[in-house]
Amino acid sequence: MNLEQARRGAEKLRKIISDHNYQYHVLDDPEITDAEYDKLFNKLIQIEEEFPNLITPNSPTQRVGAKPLSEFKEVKHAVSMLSLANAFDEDEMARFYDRVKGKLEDKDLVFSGETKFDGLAVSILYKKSHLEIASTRGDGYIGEDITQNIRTISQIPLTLVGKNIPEKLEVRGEVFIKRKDFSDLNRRQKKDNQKVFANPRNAAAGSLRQLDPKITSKRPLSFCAYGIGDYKGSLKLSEHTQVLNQLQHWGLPISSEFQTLKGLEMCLEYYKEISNKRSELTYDIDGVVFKINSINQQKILGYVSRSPRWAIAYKFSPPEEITQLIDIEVQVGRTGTITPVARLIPVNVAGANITNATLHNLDEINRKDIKIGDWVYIRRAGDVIPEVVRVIKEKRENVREFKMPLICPVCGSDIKRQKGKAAFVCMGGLSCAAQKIQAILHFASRKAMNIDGLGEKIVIQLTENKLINNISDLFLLEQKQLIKLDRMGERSADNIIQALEKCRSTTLAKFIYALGIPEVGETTARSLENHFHTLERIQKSPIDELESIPDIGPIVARNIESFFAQENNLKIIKKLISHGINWDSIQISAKTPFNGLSFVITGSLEKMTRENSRDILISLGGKVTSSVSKNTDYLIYGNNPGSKYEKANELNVNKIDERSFLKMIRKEGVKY
Ligand code: 9MJ
Repeated sequence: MNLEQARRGAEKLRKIISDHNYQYHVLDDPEITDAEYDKLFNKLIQIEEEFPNLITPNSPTQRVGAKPLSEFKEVKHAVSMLSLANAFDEDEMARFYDRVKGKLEDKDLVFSGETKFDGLAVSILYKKSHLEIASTRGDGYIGEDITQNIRTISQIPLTLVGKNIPEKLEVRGEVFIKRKDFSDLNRRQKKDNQKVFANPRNAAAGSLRQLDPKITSKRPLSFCAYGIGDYKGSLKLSEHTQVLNQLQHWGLPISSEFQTLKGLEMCLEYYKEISNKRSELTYDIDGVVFKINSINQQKILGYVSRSPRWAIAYKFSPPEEITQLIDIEVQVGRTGTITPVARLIPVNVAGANITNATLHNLDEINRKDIKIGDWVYIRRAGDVIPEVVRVIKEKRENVREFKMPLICPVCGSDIKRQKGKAAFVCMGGLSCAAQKIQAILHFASRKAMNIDGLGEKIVIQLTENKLINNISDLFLLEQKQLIKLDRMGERSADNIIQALEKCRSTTLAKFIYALGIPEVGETTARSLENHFHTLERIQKSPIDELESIPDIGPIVARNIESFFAQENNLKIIKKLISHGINWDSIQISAKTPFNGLSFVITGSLEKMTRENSRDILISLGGKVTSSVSKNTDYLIYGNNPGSKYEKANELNVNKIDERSFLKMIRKEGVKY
């Protein structure tokens, strides 16, 4: 065989193999036997061995990368990977339905119904039909680059097939492990003296987090596509069910259970049908997902906080098991909140061995009438902390009452109940070792500064040995101090020092979240960044400006104000910045052309959500109102603008389309 013959032969074989993959994985209808498939595959390997120059990165023989990675790189999602809001019963479903109906003024809403895979959400970017980057969901905005691992999943095409594929296409879907594959995997793990996984979800997560793709390639991972993220090029699809069918035509596996459903009744029927079928499915699901089918209506509904308003996950009731509650102890949280925790006789719930469950607070213990020694039902839903559902009163014998301690078991300070609140709080503040440790752990956590390797055991030792007293001291640590800690090798110590080095470059939102201001979560931190852009402006903000930000109420505004009023907090922030913590700041000049102007936004925007555009306008000094009046300076309009557009015409209000609006804000330094 000469080079030209080999090139043609390899190309032909790749096309044949790709077609058989599609028949097998997507259509579930193989046309050849496994042995025949292996024969074709081996023929291709043979050609590529003889002519290594002919190997292409997307050849089916190249699924497993050559080298293990040293770490996962970060990937910023061009379109956020949001989570779904949940419903747990028919009332919650009906409320969701009414909410959507109220916003759309449509009689019979049409939804797509899908099974909800219990796996891990991933985003796969195809450029010019070739798989380029795959990433985890991460915090929804930034994920980890797991391209090498995703390439090993034979169900996922390395090259898309078919027509009209956009130049850039981000496929969203779930990686999971089928039940039978899971039990086979665990049998193999046991035989090889390797870790046995608690459930298919954990096994899938562990497999995707491998730095060595050779290990991932031996794990039986499956994939199901359920949507599209970012894209460039034309995509003439007006319904979600069309999106699913199109993805299938391009070679991606989709759920065989999806249906188009009209009205609430049909959705509830679908839920029942899938519940009855659940045990027959080959994979675990934890509910069903309903999505408004019209893409236009999805755009009108937009997003709230971290989830789309146009979709909901109707979850199945999580499994419950019975065990005995043998004691109740209290834990001190980051802000001093005392949480009673039930110690249990170990019990297996949905694959995990449970020894503790949260009891939330004293009111909850009284409401559920829980006593020490009771037999109780324990529930565990997904990654949520296990909880006590109810007591079995008939089995009650020799029980005793739980009493909230008056003194903190860690620091000996008084425990007091906050006015009008359920929570009891240790008054020790950061002089309480437990609060200090939790504050440091929160600062180091993945969604905050992401200091890999700095776990609870290490932080306890660091504080007990007085090597650190607060978060800023972390940046003074040296390798030789870390090495002296229990069970700390040279390599782990190096890794922590490296992680501390790496975390210094962060974002303003992550830094604010990491500070641990009471009730300031990730979303609020992001709203603060979007509104103020600089730490200085947040610190100096008057309380009424804080309260004007969506999602921030009077209590959170007061928490923010009083956090920045404390000298000690300002000192720690100064020290952190002097240790090199930094973020990109958006430079907005104090005077922008938007200052003092009044805007109304209408219609569905394509590139941004209404919430985003509203935040940006406010941050540039503008005001946003909901109706057009003679005081409106500009109407920003998207597709299908409706009556506000007509009113703006009547009143001679200036109108700006989305493209011009984007141009204007970019001129002011907004990155969008
Ligand atoms: C799962 N887990 O099966 C979505 N999902 O859509 C389905 N998740 C989703 N859809 C938007 N079927 C965000 C998440």
